[in-house]
Amino acid sequence: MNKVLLLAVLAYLTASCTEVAPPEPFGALPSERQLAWHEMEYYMFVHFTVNTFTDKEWGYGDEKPEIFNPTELDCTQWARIASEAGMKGIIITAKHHDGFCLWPSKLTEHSVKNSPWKDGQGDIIMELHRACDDYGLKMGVYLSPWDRNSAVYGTPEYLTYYRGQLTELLTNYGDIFEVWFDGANGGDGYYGGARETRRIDNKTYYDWLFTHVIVRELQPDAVMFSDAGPDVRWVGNESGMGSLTNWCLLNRDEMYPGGDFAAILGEGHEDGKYWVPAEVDVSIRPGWFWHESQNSQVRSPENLLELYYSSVGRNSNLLLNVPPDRRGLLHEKDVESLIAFRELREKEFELDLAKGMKVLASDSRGKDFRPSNVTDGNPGSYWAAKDDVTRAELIIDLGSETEVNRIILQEYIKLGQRVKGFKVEALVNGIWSPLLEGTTIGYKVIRKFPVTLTSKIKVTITGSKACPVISNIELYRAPGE
Ligand code: FUL
Repeated sequence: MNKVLLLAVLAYLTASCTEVAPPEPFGALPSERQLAWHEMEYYMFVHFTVNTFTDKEWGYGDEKPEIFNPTELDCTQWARIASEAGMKGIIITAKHHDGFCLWPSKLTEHSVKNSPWKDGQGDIIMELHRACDDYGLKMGVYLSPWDRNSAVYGTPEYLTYYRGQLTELLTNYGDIFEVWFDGANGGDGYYGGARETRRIDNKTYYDWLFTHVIVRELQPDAVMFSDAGPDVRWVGNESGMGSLTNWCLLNRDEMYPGGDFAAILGEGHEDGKYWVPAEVDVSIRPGWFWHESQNSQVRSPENLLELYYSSVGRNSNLLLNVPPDRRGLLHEKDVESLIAFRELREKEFELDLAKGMKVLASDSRGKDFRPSNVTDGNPGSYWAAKDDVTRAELIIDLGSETEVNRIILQEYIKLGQRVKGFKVEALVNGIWSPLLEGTTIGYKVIRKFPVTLTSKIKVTITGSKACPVISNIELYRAPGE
């Protein structure tokens, strides 16, 4: 071998053996519990209490426990349907604003223990936890901070009561994946017979930081939801709309549940100090609780699919409320829609046309971060550009002319949310034609575009806070059009 060739071979071997460092993490990062939460994507909300029997949305707090009498309550039906619908968990209203507890709390008489259901021996939280375990679902609890039944609501004593209830729920029933702190408060209520209006200061009364410590101690893997996190934030509306620009970041220090932050919560803060991603909570019916009169207003499977695009498709999780009826069962209409929605969703994303396809990048960091990592189906691998690069192109070669109309993009969020802008183009008749533009990506973005016959798709990251780090790109031809 001549000397020049030898040197060239040595140089090549040295370069290919040199480990290239991964990008440094950028900005606020998700915790392990938040990463696990992101992967859940879609789960069920269950609103159930005395309201189901009084036909109300907000109970006043003076409802008699005797009215709570579901005739065929079956938590395994809820869990079975959630699982068949493709959901990953169930969050239940253990106590709504009316104060009635679905478990036999030792701290109040206002609960299932004084209801005729199972002669007062029942415990819905326990039954649901068992059912969730049986179906491989995670379980979460909603515990309304506002309590229109409690005589001590509005005094410091109530906080001891509230935290005591939380402690029961987080100690006696196994793992809880999410604790839901509602910000709503209407003021008036029964309050142990006082029947008056009690105003509290949302910012100071609940002393949230103290309550957070209890949750962290008892359920270290649980995320806490509220208008202000700390782990997951409300999206700012109840109509199912995630924001197109959606930062998982939030400057939450000055925020609190029940504050006037709806305008901020959709987009989050681009410069946010904390990782606090958005959850879209929305009901399958007009109300949160079951009402006979709304049996004809259950969302259609097509409507649910649109909700999926406007929530999971916009870097948010979807918490879909499906309220049990007076039997204690999910109603046939709701079940039918949920299952048909699952089928629609599966058809929509049946075959990933990008999977395993070649990818060419305008820039690449090195062998562990190669462009084809975005089509390898492995969420743990990613393509990354060099440190100083904030604009880059990825071209996916589909191998032959193929019809496409949907794209999924994911950042490798363990290293932070970076992308500020992107666009997607298709090679049509030798010319790059625009399909769509976007701003943030985050955990996941799913976008539609008109059916396009093409052999190559180009994704351009048009702006990024630091070098882009993309873990996944998928392409589909959804039915229709
Ligand atoms: C709101 C409550 O007032 C509704 O009743 C419902 O529970 C919804 C999820 O949150 O703030």
